[in-house]
Amino acid sequence: MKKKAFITGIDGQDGSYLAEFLLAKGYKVYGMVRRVALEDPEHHLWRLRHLLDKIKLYPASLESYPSIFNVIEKVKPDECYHLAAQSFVSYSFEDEFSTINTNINGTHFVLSAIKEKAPKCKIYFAASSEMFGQVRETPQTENTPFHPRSPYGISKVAGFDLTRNYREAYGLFALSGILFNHESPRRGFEFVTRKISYGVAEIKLGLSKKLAVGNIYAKRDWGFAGDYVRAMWMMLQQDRPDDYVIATGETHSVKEFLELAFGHVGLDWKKFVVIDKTFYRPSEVHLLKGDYSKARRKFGWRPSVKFKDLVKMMVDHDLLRLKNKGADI
Ligand code: GDR
Repeated sequence: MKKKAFITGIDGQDGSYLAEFLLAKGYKVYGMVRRVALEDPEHHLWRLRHLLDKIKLYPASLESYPSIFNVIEKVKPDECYHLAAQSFVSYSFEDEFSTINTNINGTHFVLSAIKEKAPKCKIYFAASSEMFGQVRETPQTENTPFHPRSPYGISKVAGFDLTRNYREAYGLFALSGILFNHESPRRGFEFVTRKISYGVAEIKLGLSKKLAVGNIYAKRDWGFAGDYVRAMWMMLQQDRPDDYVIATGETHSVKEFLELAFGHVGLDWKKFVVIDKTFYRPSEVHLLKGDYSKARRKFGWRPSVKFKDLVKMMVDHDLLRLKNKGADI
């Protein structure tokens, strides 16, 4: 019998890569999306376009416990990957209440529904390096204390604690992946890497003249999303549930990303980039750099795409996309 995987947030960057990965492993793949996405798939499900006849999607909402409960009762998954969240850090400052409500309650609902209806199901929770925030040590490991600097980061700390508590209190196979930034040509356009790769492609093709960004001195540990979904699956194949940092172990500034992205198409970033303070965050996470040695030791995970190649991959994709007038994936 084929194993059943259930993915919340299947229509996001990670969800789409994970669905591909699990289908290739022989899983039956189920996903939860908002009803509006099912009604307008062209607009909302572009990352899944090539998979739509291979997966089964159910309408449900992170705000509604009954909707999640019903889907989990129907699917009775063997593995659940809880990726859905309001994941844009900037937006979490603009609407603190809805980010915190949706992210914390959504995770709580998924955990509770699994406990009630599929208690043998293994659960992956998408935690985040944003939990480290104002970092207490570098590099950050599974033992580094949390100090979140945004409502989003706070919601992820709560989700992490909820997941751990369901493991300890009820014996669920529930764990968290503490994933550092991970990017790809399927990244949402609001995140800085995609904003830059797309902006560079537009400027190169003469479709735009300037690119406005915020704090270019922030440093992140950027990996390739395709590598990171493999780590999610590997975590759930271990004998015992445990939490893992997934990162590249390198850190680079937004400025370095700009230099490489513009340099890749033969342009000097300084001629095109303008700093716009409206993109600054009320409290910034200045530096992230992860230590993934536990994941490497326990199940042999390591990243396969280097920073430079990630930048090139994204810029090349956006050049092609614009030349093809928006052909994705
Ligand atoms: P982040 O990703 O907040 O790290 O969270 P993002 O790409 O939004 O920001 C990275 C850094 O770049 C700086 N920055 C800008 N950011 C955006 N979005 N737009 C700009 O114009 C800009 N200019 C500078 C930011 O200040 C920040 O320091 C991502 C999300 O995917 C989370 O959901 C996830 O949990 C973490 O990564 C790991």
